Amino acid sequence: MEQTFIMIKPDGVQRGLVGEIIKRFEQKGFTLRGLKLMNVERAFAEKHYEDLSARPFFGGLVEYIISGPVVAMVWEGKNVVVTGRKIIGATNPSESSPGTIRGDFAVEIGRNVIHGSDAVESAKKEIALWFPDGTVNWQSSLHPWICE
Ligand code: RTP
Repeated sequence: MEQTFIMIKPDGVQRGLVGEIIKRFEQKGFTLRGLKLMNVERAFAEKHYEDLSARPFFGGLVEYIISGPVVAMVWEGKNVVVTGRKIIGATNPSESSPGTIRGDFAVEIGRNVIHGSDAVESAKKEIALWFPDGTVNWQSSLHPWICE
């Protein structure tokens, strides 16, 4: 079953949005397979965002991610990568629709509350980085009202 990596960024944690965000993924019908609150070292943040290292906002992005605790999660379900990005909304909150997390809770691209993997391959890479000891198995397939 497909998995994605979701991170609630420091602003989302400080603003008390952890429960609201988890609620949205749970209510959609996705399964939580990993969850931890953690502080991120600079080198770890740089590794997570290494594909963006040449971008002018990279330094500020790393400072933002290491500025306070983040909530790292793995969510599982059918098409969870693409659907997760829809739940999150467009990167720039000015363009994210109402009803999405960024559309409802953010105004600045540099304080956009949440990260979600952008493809199945990057999800695998990010899950391996953030959850090196693996994730938690449970009987999520026994949900006849969610899964065919
Ligand atoms: P994320 O990785 O956080 O889910 O965001 P994304 O795929 O929607 O966007 P991406 O282009 O990968 O950018 C990663 C994060 O960098 C910050 N950003 N700032 N100041 C800027 O122009 C700018 N552009 C991007 C955002 O926090 C974005 O989520």
